[in-house]
Amino acid sequence: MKLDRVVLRHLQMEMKSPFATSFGTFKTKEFILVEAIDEDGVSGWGEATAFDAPWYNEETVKTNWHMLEDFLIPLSLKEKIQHPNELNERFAFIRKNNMAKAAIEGAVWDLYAKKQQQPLSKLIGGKKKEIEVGISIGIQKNVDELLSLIDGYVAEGYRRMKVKIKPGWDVDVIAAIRNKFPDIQLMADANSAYTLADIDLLKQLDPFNLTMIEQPLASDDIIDHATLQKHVKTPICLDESIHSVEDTRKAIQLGSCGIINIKIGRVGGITESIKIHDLCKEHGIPVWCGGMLEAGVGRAHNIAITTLDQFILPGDTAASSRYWERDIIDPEVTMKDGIITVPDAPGIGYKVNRQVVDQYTTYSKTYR
Ligand code: OSB
Ligand code: MG
Repeated sequence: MKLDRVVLRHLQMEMKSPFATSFGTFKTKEFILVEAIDEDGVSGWGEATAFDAPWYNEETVKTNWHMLEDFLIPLSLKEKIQHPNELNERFAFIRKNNMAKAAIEGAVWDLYAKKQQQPLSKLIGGKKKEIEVGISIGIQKNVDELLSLIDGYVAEGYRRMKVKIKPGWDVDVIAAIRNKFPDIQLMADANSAYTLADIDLLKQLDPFNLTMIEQPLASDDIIDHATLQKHVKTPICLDESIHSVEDTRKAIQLGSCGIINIKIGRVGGITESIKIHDLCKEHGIPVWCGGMLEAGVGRAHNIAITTLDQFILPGDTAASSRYWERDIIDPEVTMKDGIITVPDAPGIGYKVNRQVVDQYTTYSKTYR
């Protein structure tokens, strides 16, 4: 492949309902869509997962744009790309900025799969034709509202409920959910809202048979999580703390977690995600695919990666309609009985609807 040009588009999409975490509330999703076009005129699509503010990690929409414009796009245009894996090496001298790297790498993976006339899932070695999915539910005004939301999502068929927790919205909330739904697969995500001083509180979650507790401690920690895991029975899952296969190796060695959440953006792309997947498989660590409230392009990449066999637990990849009035792809992502059917068209398998993309685009720029 030789890229002819790369188009960056800045999109703004209103969420159907606000999504609240321990670090903030999302109402409008702002993000960059990357289109990589090769000499033959074939397009590949990638979606950057950074938010408008650096509260999940250090990246933002603006830092993504800067990294893409000033470093990653020039590096991608410069020389032929035989295989998308090469970008992982080509970008390696640039520290972090994983979401920016993943966005263009993802576009090149889609482009490559289209040129190979293969679905991206199959090309990366995924065998599943269907994936099991759960849903992530933000912090609500009160417990009754949360319970009625869960009721609805259970009825829709979602296989696992994940609820956000934070100090003051934790043990009692989980107890109320368990009381009303004794058998659902349930987990909690703290987004780093606790410290080791909260060991006794986190221990109180043990009786509720949670599949896991996600990222209870600091976003850059793997040491305290290892200490915590010795004190709590509930498996700890790391999200924010894992940026690479090296982090994964260290976390496994320390015993910092029993489960890992893989987000393609957070770890710098599909190539790195596969490395993490393979290492976890070797060590018997289950993985699942996290979400960043993605629009259709990012969602399609998540579906493809989830077809790898160590993605044992249902992920956060819910249907388009859970987030958007109108997603940017055709068909939109749909879920039935907790299952998303993996598309078998080449590349990401969904068609980007340019008309809809244009409606959400606030500005764009082409690089040659
Ligand atoms: O920690 O997984 C997270 C949303 C925004 C930022 C961080 C997280 C989340 C979610 C939602 O849990 C996942 C999704 O539905 O895309
Ligand atoms: Mg999380």
